[in-house]
Amino acid sequence: MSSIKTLGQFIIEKQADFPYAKGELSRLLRDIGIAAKIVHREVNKAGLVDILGDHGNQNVFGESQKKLDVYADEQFISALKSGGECCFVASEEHEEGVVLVDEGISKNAKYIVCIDPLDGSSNIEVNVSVGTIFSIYRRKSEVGHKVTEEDFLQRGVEQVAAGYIIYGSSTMLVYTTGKGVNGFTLDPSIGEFCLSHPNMKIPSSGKIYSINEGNYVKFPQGIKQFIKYCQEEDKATNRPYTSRYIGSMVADIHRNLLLGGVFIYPQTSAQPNGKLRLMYECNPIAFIVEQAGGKATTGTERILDIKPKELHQRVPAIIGSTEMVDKVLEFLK
Ligand code: P6P
Repeated sequence: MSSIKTLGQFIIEKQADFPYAKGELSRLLRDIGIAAKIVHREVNKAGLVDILGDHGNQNVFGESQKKLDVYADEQFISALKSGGECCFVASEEHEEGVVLVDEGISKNAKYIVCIDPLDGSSNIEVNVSVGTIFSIYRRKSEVGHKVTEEDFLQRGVEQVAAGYIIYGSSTMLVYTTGKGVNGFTLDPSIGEFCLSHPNMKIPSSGKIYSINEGNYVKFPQGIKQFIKYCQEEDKATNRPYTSRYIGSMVADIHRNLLLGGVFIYPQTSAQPNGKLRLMYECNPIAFIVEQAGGKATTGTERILDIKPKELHQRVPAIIGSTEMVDKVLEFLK
Protein backbone atom coordinates (compact mmCIF):
# COMPACT_ATOMS: atom_id res chain seq x y z
CA MET A 1 0.00 0.00 0.00
CA SER A 2 1.64 3.27 -1.11
CA SER A 3 2.39 5.61 1.79
CA ILE A 4 1.99 8.59 -0.56
CA LYS A 5 -0.80 10.97 0.50
CA THR A 6 -1.77 13.41 -2.23
CA LEU A 7 -3.13 16.91 -1.63
CA GLY A 8 -6.53 15.76 -2.89
CA GLN A 9 -6.67 12.81 -0.49
CA PHE A 10 -5.50 15.01 2.39
CA ILE A 11 -8.12 17.70 1.70
CA ILE A 12 -10.91 15.13 1.63
CA GLU A 13 -9.62 13.50 4.82
CA LYS A 14 -9.45 16.85 6.63
CA GLN A 15 -12.92 17.83 5.45
CA ALA A 16 -14.14 15.80 8.41
CA ASP A 17 -12.60 18.53 10.62
CA PHE A 18 -15.46 20.77 9.50
CA PRO A 19 -18.78 19.16 10.47
CA TYR A 20 -20.87 21.40 8.23
CA ALA A 21 -18.49 21.21 5.27
CA LYS A 22 -20.23 20.24 2.07
CA GLY A 23 -17.05 20.05 0.04
CA GLU A 24 -17.01 23.58 -1.40
CA LEU A 25 -13.81 24.65 0.38
CA SER A 26 -12.23 21.29 -0.51
CA ARG A 27 -13.06 21.85 -4.17
CA LEU A 28 -11.72 25.42 -3.99
CA LEU A 29 -8.40 24.22 -2.55
CA ARG A 30 -8.18 21.57 -5.26
CA ASP A 31 -8.86 24.22 -7.94
CA ILE A 32 -5.91 26.23 -6.58
CA GLY A 33 -3.73 23.09 -6.61
CA ILE A 34 -4.53 22.49 -10.27
CA ALA A 35 -3.61 26.05 -11.28
CA ALA A 36 -0.40 25.75 -9.24
CA LYS A 37 0.65 22.71 -11.31
CA ILE A 38 0.05 24.63 -14.55
CA VAL A 39 2.04 27.64 -13.33
CA HIS A 40 4.80 25.30 -12.11
CA ARG A 41 5.10 23.93 -15.64
CA GLU A 42 5.61 27.41 -17.14
CA VAL A 43 7.86 28.73 -14.35
CA ASN A 44 10.08 25.69 -14.78
CA LYS A 45 10.65 26.36 -18.46
CA ALA A 46 10.62 30.16 -18.26
CA GLY A 47 14.15 30.22 -19.62
CA LEU A 48 13.16 28.16 -22.64
CA VAL A 49 10.09 29.82 -24.02
CA ASP A 50 9.33 33.40 -24.89
CA ILE A 51 7.44 34.00 -21.67
CA LEU A 52 10.01 36.18 -19.95
CA GLY A 53 10.47 39.86 -20.20
CA ASP A 54 7.94 42.61 -19.95
CA HIS A 55 4.38 42.08 -21.07
CA GLY A 56 4.40 45.69 -22.11
CA ASN A 57 1.65 46.53 -19.58
CA GLN A 58 1.98 47.78 -16.06
CA ASN A 59 0.17 46.51 -12.95
CA VAL A 60 -1.75 48.77 -10.55
CA PHE A 61 1.51 49.88 -8.94
CA GLY A 62 3.10 50.97 -12.18
CA GLU A 63 5.41 47.96 -11.97
CA SER A 64 6.12 46.40 -15.36
CA GLN A 65 4.29 43.09 -15.58
CA LYS A 66 6.36 40.10 -16.50
CA LYS A 67 4.54 37.81 -18.89
CA LEU A 68 4.65 35.07 -16.24
CA ASP A 69 2.84 37.39 -13.76
CA VAL A 70 0.03 37.80 -16.23
CA TYR A 71 0.04 34.11 -17.16
CA ALA A 72 -0.13 33.03 -13.50
CA ASP A 73 -2.96 35.50 -12.84
CA GLU A 74 -4.91 34.12 -15.82
CA GLN A 75 -4.41 30.51 -14.72
CA PHE A 76 -5.56 31.04 -11.13
CA ILE A 77 -8.55 33.14 -12.14
CA SER A 78 -9.60 30.65 -14.80
CA ALA A 79 -9.29 27.73 -12.33
CA LEU A 80 -11.37 29.65 -9.76
CA LYS A 81 -13.93 30.60 -12.43
CA SER A 82 -14.35 27.04 -13.69
CA GLY A 83 -14.40 25.63 -10.14
CA GLY A 84 -17.52 27.69 -9.33
CA GLU A 85 -16.78 28.04 -5.59
CA CYS A 86 -15.33 31.58 -5.71
CA CYS A 87 -17.43 34.71 -6.33
CA PHE A 88 -14.68 37.36 -6.25
CA VAL A 89 -10.91 37.43 -6.72
CA ALA A 90 -8.75 40.23 -5.32
CA SER A 91 -5.51 39.94 -7.27
CA GLU A 92 -2.36 42.05 -7.23
CA GLU A 93 -2.75 42.22 -11.01
CA HIS A 94 -6.24 43.82 -10.97
CA GLU A 95 -6.95 47.26 -9.49
CA GLU A 96 -10.63 46.54 -8.82
CA GLY A 97 -10.55 42.80 -8.34
CA VAL A 98 -12.42 40.31 -10.54
CA VAL A 99 -16.10 39.54 -10.02
CA LEU A 100 -16.94 35.92 -10.88
CA VAL A 101 -20.49 35.76 -9.57
CA ASP A 102 -21.77 37.23 -12.85
CA GLU A 103 -20.06 34.40 -14.66
CA GLY A 104 -23.08 32.14 -14.23
CA ILE A 105 -21.63 29.02 -12.65
CA SER A 106 -20.26 31.00 -9.69
CA LYS A 107 -23.66 32.45 -8.82
CA ASN A 108 -23.92 30.35 -5.63
CA ALA A 109 -20.24 30.71 -4.76
CA LYS A 110 -19.56 31.31 -1.08
CA TYR A 111 -15.85 32.21 -1.14
CA ILE A 112 -13.62 35.19 -1.81
CA VAL A 113 -9.97 34.64 -2.83
CA CYS A 114 -7.21 37.22 -2.41
CA ILE A 115 -4.12 36.28 -4.40
CA ASP A 116 -0.67 37.38 -5.42
CA PRO A 117 -0.35 35.15 -8.48
CA LEU A 118 3.41 35.41 -8.82
CA ASP A 119 5.13 37.13 -5.92
CA GLY A 120 8.79 38.07 -6.31
CA SER A 121 8.47 37.99 -10.08
CA SER A 122 11.46 40.30 -10.55
CA ASN A 123 13.48 37.16 -9.67
CA ILE A 124 12.09 35.10 -12.55
CA GLU A 125 14.69 35.99 -15.14
CA VAL A 126 17.57 35.31 -12.76
CA ASN A 127 16.19 31.88 -11.88
CA VAL A 128 15.53 32.63 -8.22
CA SER A 129 12.51 31.13 -6.41
CA VAL A 130 9.18 32.88 -6.80
CA GLY A 131 5.80 32.12 -5.27
CA THR A 132 2.03 32.39 -5.26
CA ILE A 133 0.25 33.54 -2.09
CA PHE A 134 -3.49 33.04 -1.52
CA SER A 135 -6.06 33.81 1.16
CA ILE A 136 -9.65 32.52 1.34
CA TYR A 137 -12.63 34.16 3.09
CA ARG A 138 -16.30 33.22 3.29
CA ARG A 139 -18.42 35.98 1.74
CA LYS A 140 -20.46 38.00 4.27
CA SER A 141 -23.22 39.12 1.90
CA GLU A 142 -25.95 36.78 0.70
CA VAL A 143 -25.01 34.15 -1.85
CA GLY A 144 -26.16 35.01 -5.35
CA HIS A 145 -26.17 38.76 -4.64
CA LYS A 146 -23.67 41.43 -5.66
CA VAL A 147 -20.31 41.15 -3.91
CA THR A 148 -19.80 44.04 -1.49
CA GLU A 149 -16.77 45.70 0.06
CA GLU A 150 -17.47 43.99 3.40
CA ASP A 151 -16.96 40.70 1.52
CA PHE A 152 -13.40 41.41 0.44
CA LEU A 153 -12.15 43.82 3.10
CA GLN A 154 -12.24 41.37 5.99
CA ARG A 155 -9.70 41.19 8.82
CA GLY A 156 -7.10 38.43 8.58
CA VAL A 157 -8.63 36.60 11.54
CA GLU A 158 -11.65 35.90 9.31
CA GLN A 159 -9.64 33.80 6.84
CA VAL A 160 -10.95 30.25 6.42
CA ALA A 161 -7.76 29.16 4.66
CA ALA A 162 -4.44 30.54 3.41
CA GLY A 163 -1.44 29.15 1.62
CA TYR A 164 1.50 29.66 -0.66
CA ILE A 165 3.16 27.80 -3.49
CA ILE A 166 6.95 28.13 -3.76
CA TYR A 167 8.42 27.46 -7.20
CA GLY A 168 11.96 26.64 -6.11
CA SER A 169 14.36 23.68 -6.29
CA SER A 170 11.11 21.79 -5.91
CA THR A 171 7.57 23.14 -6.07
CA MET A 172 5.73 23.04 -2.75
CA LEU A 173 2.25 23.99 -1.65
CA VAL A 174 1.91 24.94 2.03
CA TYR A 175 -1.51 25.75 3.51
CA THR A 176 -3.62 26.01 6.63
CA THR A 177 -7.36 25.93 7.32
CA GLY A 178 -6.80 27.01 10.92
CA LYS A 179 -5.92 23.53 12.19
CA GLY A 180 -2.16 23.53 11.69
CA VAL A 181 0.08 23.88 8.63
CA ASN A 182 0.90 21.14 6.12
CA GLY A 183 3.34 21.12 3.20
CA PHE A 184 3.06 19.19 -0.06
CA THR A 185 5.82 18.68 -2.59
CA LEU A 186 4.95 18.31 -6.27
CA ASP A 187 6.06 14.98 -7.72
CA PRO A 188 6.18 15.81 -11.44
CA SER A 189 6.42 12.11 -12.33
CA ILE A 190 2.84 11.60 -11.15
CA GLY A 191 1.70 15.24 -11.36
CA GLU A 192 0.55 15.27 -7.75
CA PHE A 193 1.34 17.37 -4.67
CA CYS A 194 2.32 14.79 -2.03
CA LEU A 195 2.35 15.34 1.73
CA SER A 196 6.02 15.91 2.62
CA HIS A 197 5.89 18.28 5.62
CA PRO A 198 3.04 17.29 7.94
CA ASN A 199 2.14 19.60 10.85
CA MET A 200 4.83 22.25 10.20
CA LYS A 201 6.04 24.19 13.22
CA ILE A 202 8.36 27.22 13.15
CA PRO A 203 11.20 27.06 15.74
CA SER A 204 10.51 29.47 18.61
CA SER A 205 13.86 31.13 17.90
CA GLY A 206 16.61 31.13 15.32
CA LYS A 207 19.66 32.93 13.97
CA ILE A 208 18.38 34.15 10.60
CA TYR A 209 17.19 37.68 10.00
CA SER A 210 15.79 38.65 6.60
CA ILE A 211 15.62 42.33 5.67
CA ASN A 212 16.72 44.46 2.70
CA GLU A 213 19.62 46.28 4.34
CA GLY A 214 19.88 48.45 1.24
CA ASN A 215 17.13 50.51 2.88
CA TYR A 216 19.11 50.85 6.15
CA VAL A 217 19.30 54.64 6.16
CA LYS A 218 15.50 54.83 5.77
CA PHE A 219 14.68 52.37 8.58
CA PRO A 220 13.16 53.42 11.93
CA GLN A 221 15.77 53.69 14.71
CA GLY A 222 14.55 50.50 16.43
CA ILE A 223 15.08 48.42 13.28
CA LYS A 224 18.60 49.82 12.89
CA GLN A 225 19.28 48.86 16.52
CA PHE A 226 17.96 45.33 15.94
CA ILE A 227 20.26 44.89 12.92
CA LYS A 228 23.21 46.12 15.00
CA TYR A 229 22.22 43.67 17.76
CA CYS A 230 22.25 40.80 15.24
CA GLN A 231 25.66 41.83 13.95
CA GLU A 232 27.27 41.74 17.38
CA GLU A 233 29.06 38.46 18.10
CA ASP A 234 26.69 36.15 19.94
CA LYS A 235 28.83 35.90 23.13
CA ALA A 236 27.30 32.67 24.49
CA THR A 237 27.71 30.52 21.40
CA ASN A 238 30.11 32.74 19.51
CA ARG A 239 27.80 32.16 16.56
CA PRO A 240 26.56 35.47 15.12
CA TYR A 241 23.23 35.84 13.42
CA THR A 242 23.01 35.19 9.69
CA SER A 243 21.49 37.61 7.21
CA ARG A 244 19.53 35.80 4.52
CA TYR A 245 17.40 37.83 2.08
CA ILE A 246 16.15 36.56 -1.27
CA GLY A 247 13.77 39.40 -2.15
CA SER A 248 10.96 36.91 -2.73
CA MET A 249 8.68 36.89 0.31
CA VAL A 250 7.53 33.29 -0.12
CA ALA A 251 11.12 32.01 -0.34
CA ASP A 252 12.30 34.04 2.67
CA ILE A 253 9.29 33.03 4.77
CA HIS A 254 9.50 29.35 3.75
CA ARG A 255 13.17 29.12 4.78
CA ASN A 256 12.49 30.83 8.11
CA LEU A 257 9.45 28.61 8.70
CA LEU A 258 11.68 25.54 8.42
CA LEU A 259 14.84 26.83 10.13
CA GLY A 260 13.62 29.61 12.42
CA GLY A 261 14.16 33.29 11.75
CA VAL A 262 12.51 36.67 11.39
CA PHE A 263 11.45 38.40 8.16
CA ILE A 264 11.16 42.18 8.33
CA TYR A 265 9.78 44.64 5.79
CA PRO A 266 9.29 47.73 7.95
CA GLN A 267 7.94 51.15 7.18
CA THR A 268 10.67 53.45 5.85
CA SER A 269 10.98 57.19 5.31
CA ALA A 270 10.21 56.45 1.64
CA GLN A 271 7.37 53.95 2.26
CA PRO A 272 5.56 54.96 5.49
CA ASN A 273 3.35 51.82 5.35
CA GLY A 274 6.08 49.50 4.13
CA LYS A 275 5.85 47.76 0.76
CA LEU A 276 4.00 44.48 1.33
CA ARG A 277 0.25 44.24 0.70
CA LEU A 278 -2.04 43.28 3.55
CA MET A 279 -4.72 41.26 1.75
CA TYR A 280 -2.63 38.90 -0.41
CA GLU A 281 0.85 38.91 1.13
CA CYS A 282 0.84 39.72 4.86
CA ASN A 283 -2.53 38.29 5.99
CA PRO A 284 -2.12 34.83 4.41
CA ILE A 285 1.53 34.56 5.51
CA ALA A 286 0.61 35.78 9.01
CA PHE A 287 -2.15 33.12 9.27
CA ILE A 288 0.26 30.37 8.23
CA VAL A 289 3.11 31.51 10.52
CA GLU A 290 0.79 31.92 13.54
CA GLN A 291 -0.71 28.47 12.87
CA ALA A 292 2.86 27.12 12.83
CA GLY A 293 3.49 28.70 16.26
CA GLY A 294 5.12 31.96 15.16
CA LYS A 295 4.16 35.64 15.35
CA ALA A 296 3.21 38.32 12.80
CA THR A 297 2.99 42.01 13.65
CA THR A 298 3.31 45.41 11.99
CA GLY A 299 5.42 46.53 14.96
CA THR A 300 2.42 48.14 16.60
CA GLU A 301 -0.41 45.62 16.05
CA ARG A 302 -1.09 41.98 15.17
CA ILE A 303 -1.38 41.78 11.37
CA LEU A 304 -4.44 39.51 11.49
CA ASP A 305 -6.36 42.08 13.57
CA ILE A 306 -6.06 44.93 11.06
CA LYS A 307 -9.37 46.18 9.60
CA PRO A 308 -8.51 46.69 5.90
CA LYS A 309 -9.37 50.04 4.34
CA GLU A 310 -8.59 49.17 0.72
CA LEU A 311 -7.78 46.19 -1.48
CA HIS A 312 -4.11 46.98 -2.16
CA GLN A 313 -3.32 48.44 1.25
CA ARG A 314 0.31 48.10 2.37
CA VAL A 315 1.44 47.35 5.95
CA PRO A 316 4.81 46.95 7.67
CA ALA A 317 5.66 43.32 8.49
CA ILE A 318 7.71 41.60 11.19
CA ILE A 319 6.98 37.88 10.82
CA GLY A 320 8.63 34.72 12.14
CA SER A 321 9.91 32.93 15.25
CA THR A 322 8.14 34.30 18.31
CA GLU A 323 11.30 35.03 20.34
CA MET A 324 12.91 36.86 17.41
CA VAL A 325 9.80 38.92 16.66
CA ASP A 326 9.62 39.83 20.36
CA LYS A 327 13.30 40.90 20.24
CA VAL A 328 12.53 43.26 17.34
CA LEU A 329 9.53 44.64 19.26
CA GLU A 330 11.82 45.32 22.25
CA PHE A 331 13.96 47.61 20.09
CA LEU A 332 10.87 49.33 18.66
CA LYS A 333 9.55 50.30 22.11
P1 P6P B 1 12.59 44.75 -2.03
C1 P6P B 1 8.47 41.08 -4.27
O1 P6P B 1 8.37 42.18 -5.16
C2 P6P B 1 7.99 41.53 -2.91
O2 P6P B 1 6.66 41.93 -2.99
C3 P6P B 1 8.17 40.41 -1.90
O3 P6P B 1 8.07 39.14 -2.46
C4 P6P B 1 9.57 40.65 -1.36
O4 P6P B 1 9.72 40.21 -0.02
C5 P6P B 1 9.71 42.18 -1.46
O5 P6P B 1 8.80 42.62 -2.47
C6 P6P B 1 11.12 42.57 -1.85
O6 P6P B 1 11.17 43.98 -1.89
O7 P6P B 1 12.24 46.20 -1.86
O8 P6P B 1 13.47 44.25 -0.91
O9 P6P B 1 13.12 44.36 -3.39
